[in-house]
Amino acid sequence: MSSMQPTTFDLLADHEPAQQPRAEQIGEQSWVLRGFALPIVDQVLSALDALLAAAPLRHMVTPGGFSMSVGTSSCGALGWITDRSGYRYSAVDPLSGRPWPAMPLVLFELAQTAAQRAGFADFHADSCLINQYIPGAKMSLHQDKDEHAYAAPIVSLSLGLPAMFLFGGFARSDKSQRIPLLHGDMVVWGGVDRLRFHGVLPIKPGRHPRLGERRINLTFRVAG
Ligand code: MD3
Ligand code: FE
Repeated sequence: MSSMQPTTFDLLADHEPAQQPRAEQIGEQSWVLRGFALPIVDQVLSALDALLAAAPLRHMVTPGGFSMSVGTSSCGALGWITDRSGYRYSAVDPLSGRPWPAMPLVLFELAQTAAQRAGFADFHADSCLINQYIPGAKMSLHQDKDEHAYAAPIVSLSLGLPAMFLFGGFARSDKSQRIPLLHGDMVVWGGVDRLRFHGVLPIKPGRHPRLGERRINLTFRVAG
């Protein structure tokens, strides 16, 4: 069996806390895992290429009629969509009329392992939202309220250009913490922190050696 490919778990298990800076706690039930995905980033990026070939990024329209600066796609049983009639999850990609591509095992296991590291056992994501930011793109402060399962955390993976993440409170006007998110960083938000306002400042111009002039953020959710 020596020729067997290492699994996601094998690769992440080699990345023990001794080599890895401790999880940084940013909220009562939220943690940043710096560089957590780096040991398997090649597999993640090839999975991502295949996903975006099957379900291309597109600029969705908000219920208010504005085109988002962020390009989005999804994989998994459910994908997050928005149009003039509202925000929701859909089993069908409105662009193709077909189901979203399946969630690659490497992504499912990566999200599960990150959630576990943050103390959330048995995280089974059924949705992964893919957000692409080119320099200048941003995400205004908002709450994620379209998932019904608030008990499950949300897990994110940042790739490419750095971003300044804004982590606010429970009212839009509460002061936000600013948290830099870099290539390979993962964040797990759970429990009470799930309903905190959050956003992303406009991405600064730059070029990432692997991803070029863009940032990609994957968010894993239990949406169904
Ligand atoms: C914190 N995405 O897709 S990371 C989103 O970087 C979103 O693309 C940002 O906000 C991005 O909704 C932020 C993920 C994130 C997702 C949900 C959260 C952070 C969260 C819910 C509660 C608190
Ligand atoms: Fe959000």
